[in-house]
Amino acid sequence: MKAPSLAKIEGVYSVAPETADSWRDAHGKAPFVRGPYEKMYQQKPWTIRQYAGFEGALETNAFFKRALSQGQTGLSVAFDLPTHLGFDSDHDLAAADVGRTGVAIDSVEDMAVLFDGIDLGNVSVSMTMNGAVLPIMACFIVAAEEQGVAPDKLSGTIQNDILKEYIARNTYIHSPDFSMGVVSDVVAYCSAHMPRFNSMSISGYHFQEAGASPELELALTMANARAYLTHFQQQGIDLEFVAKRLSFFFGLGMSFYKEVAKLRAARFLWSELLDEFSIRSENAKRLKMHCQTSGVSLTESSPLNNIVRTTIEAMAGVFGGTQSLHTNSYDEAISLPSDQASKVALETQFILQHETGIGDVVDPWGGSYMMESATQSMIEYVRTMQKNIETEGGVLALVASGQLTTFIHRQALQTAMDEEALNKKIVGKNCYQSPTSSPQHQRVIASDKTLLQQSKKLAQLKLKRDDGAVKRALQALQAAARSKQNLMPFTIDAIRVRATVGECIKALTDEASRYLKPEYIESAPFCTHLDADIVKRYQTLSSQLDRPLRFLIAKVGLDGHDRGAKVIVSLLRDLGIEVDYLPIFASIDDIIQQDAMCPYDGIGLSILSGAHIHFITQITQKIRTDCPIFVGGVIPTSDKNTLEKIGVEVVFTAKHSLNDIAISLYDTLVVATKI
Ligand code: 3CP
Repeated sequence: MKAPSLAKIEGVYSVAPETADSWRDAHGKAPFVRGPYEKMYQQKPWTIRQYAGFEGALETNAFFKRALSQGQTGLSVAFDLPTHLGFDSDHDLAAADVGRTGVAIDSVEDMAVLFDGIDLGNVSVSMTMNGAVLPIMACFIVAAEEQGVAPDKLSGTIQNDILKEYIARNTYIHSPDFSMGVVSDVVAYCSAHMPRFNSMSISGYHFQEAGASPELELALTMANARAYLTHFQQQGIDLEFVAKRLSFFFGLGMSFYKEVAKLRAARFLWSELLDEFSIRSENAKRLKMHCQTSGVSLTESSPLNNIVRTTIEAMAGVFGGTQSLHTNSYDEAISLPSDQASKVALETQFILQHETGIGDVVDPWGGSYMMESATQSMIEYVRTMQKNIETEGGVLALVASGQLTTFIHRQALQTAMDEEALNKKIVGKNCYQSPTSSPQHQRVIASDKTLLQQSKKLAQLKLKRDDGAVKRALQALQAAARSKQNLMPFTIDAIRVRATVGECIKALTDEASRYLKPEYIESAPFCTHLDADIVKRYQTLSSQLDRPLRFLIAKVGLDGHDRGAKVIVSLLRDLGIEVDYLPIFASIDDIIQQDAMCPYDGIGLSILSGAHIHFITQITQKIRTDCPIFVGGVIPTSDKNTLEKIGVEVVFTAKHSLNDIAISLYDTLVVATKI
């Protein structure tokens, strides 16, 4: 399948804007190009909703309370990877990742601590949860109930968008088929019992982070939205009612005009889509969105420059009319946000809201020929992509075959090549470089301590609870899955009697097993962008060995951010190296076994979760001593030396160009192969 191109002549969008007259339309009226509400921020400023979570519920609760007291207006929970994948903290596969990239939630007891002292009837809470959505929603509902807040009083959003997990984010558990049933169970339950709660946040953000352009991000998001509506209709769900509580989530990258146009076009397309489904409710047609500034646009070098990037991206969100916004912290290319960087990110939004007057004008770009034309270009791109997707069998077929993932991967490869060839300039990364100045304060996650605490709490929970009641509730949940009933009430029953998140997911995976999606990695002509000399040296080395070089690339642990790892696989293949790529969620033992079958010339591990020291310590203890180990990912400078002492040959981070990587690998391989 081919992507259409965004019609453009020398930087000026050339599509005659049908929407050009829309600037004369009243704001807050279908098709909502100019914004979902008449007075927009004049009536209510956007919600400042910073995504956060780390270590245990107690630590994250303290962070939330601080943020609210500083003026943040909504909460957004980041869960750790074991919780996303439905493993309790004391599960073998969870050990490295507990509390690292989010908060560890094993049971309703943790959820109660997370919101202790926070009135759930008053503060709206967004939860980024997809794979383990059933037990996490159940924990939230039961924790609120025990706080005295009934489900119908709860406001907030559950992400509950599984399609984008298969396409880009990788925290899915079951097969797409089973998971679509779970999505509709949550949607149906929320619409019946939680009228103030948004039952989905249909997400494009992760597509852009994985490599998609803003227009591809929008096209895939709208294609998924259509697939969900079709699915709900087939399930007999009343679309008129549920569509009001389907919200959206977009990324904000550095293509300023395109980002504003994307948000305007999104509202038009959603309104048009609901017309197609004969939905009459104006409120449902009003697309409401959360936006987050881009993580991949942040550079490791000169990190304070990231404040400028984030501000510009945030402004695109505000000009585009977002309802809720997260601004990234300047140190995120290096580590999880420090307190200092989180504070700057939060206060960036205060400055925008209180000092600039940026929200005083509704849709300030409306009527600009360029912006109306860019909006129209986006709309047409999405319509063409939708036709292409349908011709190829529809979203569900393309998700199952991995083709949509490949589509994004191709754009990621192109971006990597454009940056290498300086067609795309990134200040401090491929031009205007200066010596890296690390941020002064980096957040250190006490993962081992959190693991111990969580394990202790789980043991105590299991001592206190009524095991018989737990067993019966889990059996009922499993039976409901077998007979295809709505699983939400059964999960709530199980959580109420203190079944854990992991136990609920285990009951379901015994019925619908864990799933691993197919992976394809495209080739790309990287060598044309590298120094000719280095390409030649690889060829010579291979001829001297009289065999191709062999490499293993793997992601270890539960971290599914695979954009960088896949780019490296394509790069090495183009250099003539035979590369094996292990499916995500590999263990160190998987890697050792793979190497034992036919030893590699080098092994590269990609780790973005912060668990690098844990995994590298394990692999260097178990692997043969003459195997060079390379690491890539989000690695704080202070950990680089530690990794090299443990035995890593080279640590690669976002600041390395592909040419740097090719040269460093070559130098090590020459020594390792004893040529
Ligand atoms: C708002 N309201 C208004 C106006 N503005 N009424 C009149 N005029 C206005 N100008 C009303 C709304 O209709 C609504 O009322 C109420 O005020 C609240 O406003 P809202 O716009 O619904 O705002 P909010 O509650 O903040 O909800 C925003 C959306 C929600 C709808 C976008 O889905 C949301 O908060 N999403 C956040 C998702 C999120 O945080 N995701 C994090 C992803 P009613 O209640 O009566 O309707 S983080 C992922 C990071 C990457 C990763 O995955 O790893």
